[in-house]
Amino acid sequence: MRARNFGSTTFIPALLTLLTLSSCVGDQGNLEPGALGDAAHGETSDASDVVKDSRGPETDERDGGEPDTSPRTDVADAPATDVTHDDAPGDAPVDAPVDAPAGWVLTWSDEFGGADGSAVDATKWNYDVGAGESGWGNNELEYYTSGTDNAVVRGGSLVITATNAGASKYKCSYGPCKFVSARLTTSGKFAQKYGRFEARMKLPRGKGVWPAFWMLGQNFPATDWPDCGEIDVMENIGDEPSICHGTTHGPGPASYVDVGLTGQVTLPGGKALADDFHVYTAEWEASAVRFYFDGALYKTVTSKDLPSGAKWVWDHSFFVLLNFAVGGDWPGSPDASTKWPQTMEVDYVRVYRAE
Ligand SMILES: [Ca+2]
Repeated sequence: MRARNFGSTTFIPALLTLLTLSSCVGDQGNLEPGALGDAAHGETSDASDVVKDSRGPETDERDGGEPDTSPRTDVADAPATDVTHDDAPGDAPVDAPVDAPAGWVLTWSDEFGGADGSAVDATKWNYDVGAGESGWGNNELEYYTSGTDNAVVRGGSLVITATNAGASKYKCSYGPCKFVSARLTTSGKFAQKYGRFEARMKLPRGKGVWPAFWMLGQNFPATDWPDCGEIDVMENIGDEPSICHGTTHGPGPASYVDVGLTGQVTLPGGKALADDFHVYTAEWEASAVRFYFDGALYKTVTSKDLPSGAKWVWDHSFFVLLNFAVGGDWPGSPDASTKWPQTMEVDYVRVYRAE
């Protein structure tokens, strides 16, 4: 999500997003044909999981070109040994028993299996409320609410809804707010150093949307950004409906701080990330962070990738954030083509440690 301020004084210049966009052009790490789905739990970060050029026709061959749209609501009856049943692309949330991928031990999760209409588990999640200083550091347009107005458990998922309806009763820096949405964090309730952080999500669509699944050092905000460190497991903007970005941010030279170390993956076949659920994963260890999409590795960040003067700060506990931003420096403002409300659906968040 890049720098957030949580009410602190963090301010990130608009230049950040421009640099980030340009940096991604030559930083492709796209999916090997057939790697999706079958390669779930692809924790073996084999270089063969990555192809260098997504523009070739072979990238349209995922699952033979057909999305997995089979219903997922009956997986609770599946054999316990089937550990891949609930983390493939698909069109429905699941609440299957959690079978840890080989080599990993589950340490924290939320399956969002509560009653329809209920709030998130308060023992696990906090609400970040308000418009944030400078629109959460990015000139975002939304006001984040608490309670169930914009974040509710429904159908086995956390559903974060962003909409324009009712937003004007809140005050934003630019005047009456134009949008309401929600932002949840585990700060102070759960944080972990290293491991596998994973969420299965169905993203919103339309110009100006900016959903994110990300992490910040638990030392934030006492230690300000970027020194606290940031791992963006998934970011997407509406202008790029098929592209997931994975990024680390930390301290160093100005241009590096703005951009981070980032990779992207493009869903083949012109499909949008809003069409189906997909699994977004980061695996993190002492000197590396690996980003996966539907189990396929698309970007690895290591300490060797740091520019001169940069510091490796991914060496302490991080907490988890889920939010649905609207507008801001990177995605730009919604326009008349954006349909409201939009939803970011989170089937689950699961965190593991290495065995
Ligand atoms: Ca679920």
